[in-house]
Amino acid sequence: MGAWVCECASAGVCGYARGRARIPSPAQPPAHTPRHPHTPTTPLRASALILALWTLFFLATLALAVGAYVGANVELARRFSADTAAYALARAAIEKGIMLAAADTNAWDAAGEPWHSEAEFRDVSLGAGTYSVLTVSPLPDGGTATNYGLFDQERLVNINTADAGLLAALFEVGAGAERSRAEDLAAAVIDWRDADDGMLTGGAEDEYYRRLSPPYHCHDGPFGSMHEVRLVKGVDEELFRGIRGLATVHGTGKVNVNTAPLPVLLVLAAAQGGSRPVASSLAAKIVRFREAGNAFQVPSLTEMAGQLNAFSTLSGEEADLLARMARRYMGLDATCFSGTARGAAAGGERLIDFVFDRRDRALLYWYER
Ligand SMILES: [Ca+2]
Ligand SMILES: [Ca+2]
Repeated sequence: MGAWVCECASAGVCGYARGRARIPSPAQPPAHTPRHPHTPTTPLRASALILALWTLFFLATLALAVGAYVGANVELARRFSADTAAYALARAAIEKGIMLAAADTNAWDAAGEPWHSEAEFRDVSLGAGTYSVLTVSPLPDGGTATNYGLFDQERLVNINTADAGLLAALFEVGAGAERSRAEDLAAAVIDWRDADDGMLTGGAEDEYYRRLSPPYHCHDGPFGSMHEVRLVKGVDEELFRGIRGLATVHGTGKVNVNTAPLPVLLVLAAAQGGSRPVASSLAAKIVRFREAGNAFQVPSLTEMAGQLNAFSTLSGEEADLLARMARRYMGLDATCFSGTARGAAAGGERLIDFVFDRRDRALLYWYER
């Protein structure tokens, strides 16, 4: 056992240990030795400190990364929730449309009925969001018109059932084609949808379409959508723009006189040989009758002229033309209804285009945008 001696680099000159010798004992290990101001930090302690600092650095970095990841997922979850709610609201709007159309069982269908009500279908609140059913219609000037509620498909000319005269009038009056060209287009439409390969004058069958580049087959069946009309011989973009708002591929083929827009009434009149002045005058009287809140609710079409005449006197020519139009092309009701359902919730929005048949509530068309 000897006296404690300073072993620092200054040992022997620092003077710290002199006269303060201690005797180390197991009960008092060197760790308890009073710290010498010159005692150097050991390599082991330095390594531990650096390791601790790196650990803190990595933990902080990890915390930031986890925070960013969680934040992104919270935002994704919020968006998913809003999107899901908006989709459910859009579907609710369609269910409501089907329900209201099915509940309407009278013999006529007109704009004043619940399925066409703006109050029933414009930004209706449900839970934390809203739903709407709307239709955006192209206008002749290139603009669009937005209406709320269901639209019946019978308001339009059915391109799957229209005869040659009605199709020619559709292209001539609706899209401004020359008469002879309109007749050729009508023949081509009929060839496209009929099952045979016999080509009508001015029409086209499979042989014509197979020679195109790229070639394709004549459908020889009903049009599935209005866009298919663009494939028919002679139908260019301008013609298609002219007729797409006037025709449909759904419905019975009878045009609903209670809802048909003015240009469709003019097409029907032209197809029955009505002169432009008589056709325009008659169509305007029908529209004014409806805009006054009226609807044709007669049990048969033969009584329609009497109802209109009571509102606005018809000339003999107008009454004759109306009778021909009614006999050949018109109806008072509808079977198929369409619209765009819009659901909106917490910044999310979903749009669904749809068509359904009221008779069996079957969906005929469904497109989610
Ligand atoms: Ca009705
Ligand atoms: Ca054919």
